[in-house]
Amino acid sequence: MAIQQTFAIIKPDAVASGHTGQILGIIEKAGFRVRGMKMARLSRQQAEAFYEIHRERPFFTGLVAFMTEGPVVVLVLEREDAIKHWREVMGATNPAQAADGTIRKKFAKNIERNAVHGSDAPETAAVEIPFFFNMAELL
Ligand code: IDP
Ligand code: MG
Repeated sequence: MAIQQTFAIIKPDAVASGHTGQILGIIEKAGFRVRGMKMARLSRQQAEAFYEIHRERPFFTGLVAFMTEGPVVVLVLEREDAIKHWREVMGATNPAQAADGTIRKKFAKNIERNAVHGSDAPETAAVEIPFFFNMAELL
């Protein structure tokens, strides 16, 4: 597997709870290089566009409210097989099903307030990275 980039978010629950530093430590220990990183406060329009694929799901309105409630940290992470590896480090969407040692097992409160986001496929990462970062911000 070649070097690959993925897109990650430290979500509002984790930033507000003071878990940003611990999550960045986990990211570095897991062998990712941080290529882009900044804080952002998503507008409703941005959150709706980012999660457009989930628009018809019953949790969409709640998800948009959650993702706009406070600042997030958006990241571009790079390593071998980054997309799959970051999904493994994050753990399952529902923390009740997340494996021991994963970020969601440690920090997620429930299936909605689940601490982190990660791209689920190369095509998704290719859309999500430029949604938040321009070329000059990727170092
Ligand atoms: P993922 O973040 O693990 O890729 P997705 O199915 O893409 O999970 O869902 C996007 C986000 O929507 C989740 O991370 C979570 O915050 C929220 N979400 C997913 N399923 C539910 C649900 O059943 N109830 C409430 N929120 C949900
Ligand atoms: Mg997803």
